[in-house]
Amino acid sequence: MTTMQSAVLRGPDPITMEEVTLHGPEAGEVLVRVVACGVCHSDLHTINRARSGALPVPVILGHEVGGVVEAVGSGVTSVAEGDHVVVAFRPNCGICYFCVRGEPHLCEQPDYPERAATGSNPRLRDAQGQPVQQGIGVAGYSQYTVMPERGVVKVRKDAPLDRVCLVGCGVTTGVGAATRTAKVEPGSDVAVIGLGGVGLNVVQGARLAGARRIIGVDMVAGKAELGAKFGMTDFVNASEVDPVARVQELTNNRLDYAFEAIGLGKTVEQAFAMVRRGGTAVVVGVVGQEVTVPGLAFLGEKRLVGSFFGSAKLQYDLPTYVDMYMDGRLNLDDLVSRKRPMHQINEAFQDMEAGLVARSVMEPGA
Ligand code: CND
Ligand code: ZN
Repeated sequence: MTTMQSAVLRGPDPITMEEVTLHGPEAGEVLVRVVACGVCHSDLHTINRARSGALPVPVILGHEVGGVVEAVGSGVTSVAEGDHVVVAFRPNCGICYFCVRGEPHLCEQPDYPERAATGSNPRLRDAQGQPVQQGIGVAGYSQYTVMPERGVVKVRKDAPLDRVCLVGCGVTTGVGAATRTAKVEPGSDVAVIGLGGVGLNVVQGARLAGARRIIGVDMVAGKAELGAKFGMTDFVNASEVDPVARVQELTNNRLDYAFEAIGLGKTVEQAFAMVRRGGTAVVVGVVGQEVTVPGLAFLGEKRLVGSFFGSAKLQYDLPTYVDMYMDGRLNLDDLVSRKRPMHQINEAFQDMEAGLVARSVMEPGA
């Protein structure tokens, strides 16, 4: 049992720091000391759902964790005390239908860590002994977290955890959407709608895949300079022009791939509209609403596909992305716009809503 300070959401009010106890690690589990945790828009979606009563509270969010193994439960073999790890918010079991098909990101294993909040011995309890939800399976806005062994991936010790924590979601989601889900081909033309922490990684995934033109679309003018650092070749400001018409004009209506990295029905429709006949629109954003597309477009063999967690093969991809960062082939430095101590979590979400940051990184030890 670990007693710690955590950022707890209880409803419509701002998140507050509270004393929380953490149970474990039990057999097959790993206790991780959180060194850094990135702030992803999926947390903001979850907060908005929890605030509207659609999700149970109290809950601790945060799912982009870099940390150090503090202790392991019996049977754990892939990591040991003192190892540096990136947490994967979606562990995979390795033996279900999807895992053995080679699609571990679609794993249907029942041991998803969120179950721990509802079990007879919840992993997290507040100072009154009441259960606290482990939001998005990690609860990283905290000093410690407990994950199943398959939800932690060992990374090299010389990699800075305040950067490589982002591999736990945004980097893997974005780069993998381009390279694994869409399999962008060399020489193709790509548009990315939404240049936040996820979209910027789609941009650099497209660059790694050898795309010719990489057009970024956002409503914040400052994203023009930022996107260029990740390989973006053109910028379209959607607050000034119609992004569909502008992207089609730039590509002579030959856009091969469009990625939606915001989470709005409207921008999914834009992504589908802007690709050429036979082109592919990839939905990376978490879209909580209906999407309407013209049915006749399917006769032009347009494709509309989803992408989850970059179609990642976690135990292979995460250390690979860390190596690529250390070799200067992935840009993580320009993703970290701001580091903050954990108690400033509400301010970090305000920065995200205002489009001021690529990523904020929270540090519980600061
Ligand atoms: P973040 O808020 O950092 O970025 C969103 C960007 O979109 C910002 O730069 C905004 O300015 C921009 N934007 C907003 N509205 C528009 C618009 N109408 N037109 C153009 N640009 C706009 O978000 P993030 O990068 O952290 O996350 C993006 C989405 O990805 C979000 O929905 C998140 O939940 C989702 C996601 C999906 C997955 C997955 O596995 N599929 C994993 N993690 C996050
Ligand atoms: Zn995320």
